[in-house]
Amino acid sequence: MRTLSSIILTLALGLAASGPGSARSVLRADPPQQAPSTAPQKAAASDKTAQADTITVPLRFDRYYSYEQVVEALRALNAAFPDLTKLDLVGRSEENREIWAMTLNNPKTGAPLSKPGVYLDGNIHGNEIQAGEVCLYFLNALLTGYGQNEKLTRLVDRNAYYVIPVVNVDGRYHFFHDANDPSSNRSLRIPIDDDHDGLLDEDPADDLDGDGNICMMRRKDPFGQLRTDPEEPRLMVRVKPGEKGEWTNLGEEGIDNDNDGRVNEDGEGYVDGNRNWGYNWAPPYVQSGSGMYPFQGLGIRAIANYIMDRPNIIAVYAFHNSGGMYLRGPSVKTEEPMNRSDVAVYDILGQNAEKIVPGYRYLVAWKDLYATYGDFTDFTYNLAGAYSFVGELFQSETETYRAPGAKEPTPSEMGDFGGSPQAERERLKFSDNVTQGALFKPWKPFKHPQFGDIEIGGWVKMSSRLPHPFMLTDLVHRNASAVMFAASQTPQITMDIVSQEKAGTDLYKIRVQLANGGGLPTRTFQAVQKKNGAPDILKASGPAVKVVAGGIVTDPSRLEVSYKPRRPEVQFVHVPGYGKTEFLFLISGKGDVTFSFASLKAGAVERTVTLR
Ligand SMILES: [Ca+2]
Ligand SMILES: [Ca+2]
Ligand SMILES: [Ca+2]
Ligand SMILES: [Ca+2]
Ligand SMILES: [Zn+2]
Repeated sequence: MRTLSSIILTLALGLAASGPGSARSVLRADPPQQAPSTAPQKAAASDKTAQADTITVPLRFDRYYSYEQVVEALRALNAAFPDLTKLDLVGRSEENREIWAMTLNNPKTGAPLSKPGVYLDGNIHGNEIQAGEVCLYFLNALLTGYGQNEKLTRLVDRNAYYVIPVVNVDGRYHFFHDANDPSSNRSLRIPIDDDHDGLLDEDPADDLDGDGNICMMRRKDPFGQLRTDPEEPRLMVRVKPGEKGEWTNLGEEGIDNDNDGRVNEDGEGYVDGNRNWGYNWAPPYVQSGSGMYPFQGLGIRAIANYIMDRPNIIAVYAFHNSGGMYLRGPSVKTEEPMNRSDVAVYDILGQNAEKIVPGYRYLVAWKDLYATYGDFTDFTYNLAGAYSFVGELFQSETETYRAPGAKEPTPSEMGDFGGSPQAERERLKFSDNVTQGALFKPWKPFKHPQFGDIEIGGWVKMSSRLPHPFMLTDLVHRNASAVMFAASQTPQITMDIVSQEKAGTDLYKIRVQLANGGGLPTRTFQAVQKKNGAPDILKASGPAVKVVAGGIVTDPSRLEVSYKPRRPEVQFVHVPGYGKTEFLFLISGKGDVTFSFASLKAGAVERTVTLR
């Protein structure tokens, strides 16, 4: 919250001019945003765009949906496909906004918990909005394709899908409604005193020119470290030794709200929703943004419960933006490397994602990127037993304006922000000629209360980490397809009675085989190794039978069996991807015997044979 004096100062300076984008300072001074009610029209009441167009199915993906519009879009899908979808209120955020999940399941092929579960979410970082569109696109594609496209129909029929398009609902709300830069509003709305002055969030960036963007400030300065780029007057380049300076970069747009001599030193949060999970969590003095304790975020805690209540979830995709990557754990360097058999499974999914989304790389989080504690996908892999990926959407280097045959900038020249001068010039020409100038604000003079005559300009909020809407359809389609590939690999167990022979008076030898038609095992290899979660079982039973012996067939050609010494009627099972597992039972008695396979993540299958 801002202090009263800083609000008055802001108003007195005339900085909170009217206009849609001037709201940052003023909005922050308001009492906490009233929670949207369950009525969608009421939730959308504060959003003019939502009122202007009604959301219809099939959803459009040449646009971005505000938080309110995401809720509307989910309701529209639910209304259009009431038999295949269900909306669940997962929980509420710090500002009391609703976090919605959609379950997509065909009840004709079974209840959700009887099938493998595929979970996807997005926008745990409030600014990373296209992650929400990937989730909506995934739902829209499966639902509108059901009964139309054979593959989509099969995907709907074989799994249950749990989709939370927006995790950080407050962040998405504020990203649309307040002035922002492309990276702000990541945080959960938990105030943190970043500069340790006893005041919380008292000096955020300020939208001085009221255009809805937090851009950059610069001041003429002959001793500055920057000068105008000789090739592109809107950009600046570093001065070389001996060269005369021209500009000083004053940082992000804003004033010193609390008069402590520093500008914009304590903005909203910072608590990072993706550092607040309970697995391998570390306190803020180890890693900033982790929150005071694990699961401090109300939405984070609610989603943890939501996931643990659905033990059928075997694949998890969490979407972020910037970089073009599919990341698997571990997120921190662990003493033990990841289980090798699980790595092989991850490799199948990751390497296919690389082919489905050109330019994206399949990487290991801590090793290839950086270490994070309290990471979501570490939680879902290690505690929920699900193969888990972070999908980092969008590569700003796809914003090209390049002559045929011209040299491409090298990866090191193409930073997300402040790449090489050449890459920046190219992105600016892309903005000029492919988006009609939408991505960059030309520098304009401004009278700053502390800095005097300055200029404000630079990349706008809806740039740098977000594709222009004309490129959004390609992004959401390809990345949703990467999830669909994983969804087509969930375990699919079939049971065969390989043979039944009489082995004596009222004694029968029965071989039962379980085959997995999917690329994912029935549980992660790590869950089996660590005994995390209930094991898959195969049970033999019947009203007039006794299981005398039973065990797993270790060598089918020589019929070698590893007999289970106690309770032979219940066998522990793990069927690898595209693998087979065989069991042998010695059963005495007469009549019917039923073999039932039950797995948390791979459903249940049953076969009955009559002893003869
Ligand atoms: Ca402070
Ligand atoms: Ca803060
Ligand atoms: Ca300050
Ligand atoms: Ca400020
Ligand atoms: Zn992120």
